[in-house]
Amino acid sequence: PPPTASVPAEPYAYEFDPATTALVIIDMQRDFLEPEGFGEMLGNDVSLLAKTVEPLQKVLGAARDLGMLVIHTREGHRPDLTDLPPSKRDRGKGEKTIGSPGPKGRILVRGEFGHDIIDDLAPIEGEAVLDKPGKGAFYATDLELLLKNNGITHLIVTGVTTEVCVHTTTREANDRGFECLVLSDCTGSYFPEFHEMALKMISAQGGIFGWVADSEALLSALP
Ligand code: C5J
Repeated sequence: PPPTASVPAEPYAYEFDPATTALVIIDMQRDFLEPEGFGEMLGNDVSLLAKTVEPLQKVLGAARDLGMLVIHTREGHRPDLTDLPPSKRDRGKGEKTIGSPGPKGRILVRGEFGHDIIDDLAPIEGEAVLDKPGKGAFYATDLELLLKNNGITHLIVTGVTTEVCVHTTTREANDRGFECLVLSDCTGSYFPEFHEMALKMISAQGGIFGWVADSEALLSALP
């Protein structure tokens, strides 16, 4: 039988085999997490996201030790912005928007410093980095192909922000038949109340989108 781990979780234990499970780290980019990035420009308190970094580093280390598939995503657009819907560009009527120059380069544009992943969680050789134009990691990307080709059936979902890109991706994954565990302390939001409710929405109704546990529960359950 495959080596399975059983994680105490909501709404009940999450069982998985590391060989068929991917760790998905969503949008841990400088633009969302660091002072002077896009997130802060929009008026958000980025320190609310910073607390996810330490637990996520531990989970990433464990996944690497187990040889699990690790996928990092980045939200952003081509330098010519041809993949940026005008609705996304203009929503919020901000002075600065996606593609505008900022202190970390052009906001959420691929190849720019602010668009890249924070140093503390930098991808290493062999880990997939998936650029996505939308909130969900399946939309207009090859994520599903990559997971299928690697025999992945289960996802451990982490990153930011809980109610936006983490939620959209988890919903998309659930509809495609993937069994998702969302880690409560490895996900974060600029709005603590949205974080709490977003997690409840995942595990409610018998796990309508998946499971929720903290990183400690996961790490203690690993083979
Ligand atoms: C947002 C994201 N919040 N990565 N992006 O705009 O959740």
